[in-house]
Amino acid sequence: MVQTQNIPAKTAHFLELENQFGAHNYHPIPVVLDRGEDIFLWDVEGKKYYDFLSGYSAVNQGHCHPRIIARLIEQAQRLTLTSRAFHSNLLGEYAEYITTLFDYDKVLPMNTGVEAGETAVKLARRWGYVKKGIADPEARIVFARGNFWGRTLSAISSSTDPVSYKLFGPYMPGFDLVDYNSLPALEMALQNPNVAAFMVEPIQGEAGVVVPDEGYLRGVRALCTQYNVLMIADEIQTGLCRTGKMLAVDHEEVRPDILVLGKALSGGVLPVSAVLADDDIMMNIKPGEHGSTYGGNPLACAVAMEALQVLQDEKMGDNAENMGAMFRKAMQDLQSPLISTVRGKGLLNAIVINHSNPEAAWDICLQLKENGLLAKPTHGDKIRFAPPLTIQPADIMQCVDIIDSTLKKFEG
Ligand code: IF1
Repeated sequence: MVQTQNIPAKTAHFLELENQFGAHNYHPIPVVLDRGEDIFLWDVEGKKYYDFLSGYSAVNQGHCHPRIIARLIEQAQRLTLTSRAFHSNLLGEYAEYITTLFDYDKVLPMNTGVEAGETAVKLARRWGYVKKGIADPEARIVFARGNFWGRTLSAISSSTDPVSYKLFGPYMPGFDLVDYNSLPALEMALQNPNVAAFMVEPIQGEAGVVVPDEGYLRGVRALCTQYNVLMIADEIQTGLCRTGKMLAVDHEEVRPDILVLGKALSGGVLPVSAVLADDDIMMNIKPGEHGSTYGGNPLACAVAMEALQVLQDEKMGDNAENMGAMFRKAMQDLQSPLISTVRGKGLLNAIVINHSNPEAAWDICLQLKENGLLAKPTHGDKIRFAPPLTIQPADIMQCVDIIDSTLKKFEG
């Protein structure tokens, strides 16, 4: 039985269905949503909410963006999947579009974020053997502690969070860990000539929106170049205008060797991910050596082009930068004794809750829901605030008011 006290009957019905027939691999906020539009969501009781999660940054463009949905419907009525056994009229057009936009020679299309991460690791290992001259199978990939890049066996093999990896072994060999935001630690790891790549999030999302020191990404770029190691940027969460620029690495004018994108690449309508790299890396994988049934399907290509164009046409990077600065300032100005830190970049933000009760962040999120704002705690004491990038000043201030009045209930 799920806890149904104080829960409206309709909502309780859906919670009970999921509880009985769905695997228990999540612990969601008890709200059942059935409609979304731009920055708003509605539950099955008809209650309206501000969305401050944006599907973990998949919905940067806002829920059900009219242009993305129109393109989705149009293409869905024409052709959705060919497999890569045949060509489609859209894959080439999409490949030209996305490689031109991000300035790489080639794109390798996948579906989920973790598949794109796996692809990047395979590309790096292959490059290590073919180009760097590492002896097969000695290639190593370095990751930062606190990383999150998905749920596959490879992804959890680089994880430092026991919740992700424990009792799922044995793990993928050939992975090393260094502290995030430490250039000396990275340099030490790169001394090993068998290292093919360092894979890193420009801001660590799952770790609680951990923003590295200014200059870290530039330093990573310089060390990778110096030691002939590929820099893989996991921009699945930070990319596509979320932090105020098209890519988070743009803040430091850094160009990764391999760029990994996902989430908002489709504006939240279907899983679309991509790996971008130059020929020296991408052309080491030959026909038949990697792929996916759905990767690069025409529906995904159409939607991704529209989703990327919408980000640019609506200047969502600039808006994220401005609204993010306004949000963090207003949150600081609350001077709440419950907030020990406000941090983030653009509209990828988090607060750290200062409270003796370890459940406080969860309880605050439940109360935020009552007050009309949806957010999710991460790692116990942190709450992530990441609305769609279309949010405007009046709504930001209204949301700060909701957060303020909610926090006041927990003070004293
Ligand atoms: C879950 C957090 C977000 C990611 C980065 C790759 C992936 C992700 C930087 C994999 C996925 C997710 C997945 C979701 C929760 C979530 C998350 F809470 F863990 F921290 F977004 F903030 N790289 N992030 O953040 O992409 O395969 O899922 O498409 O429950 O696993 P995916």
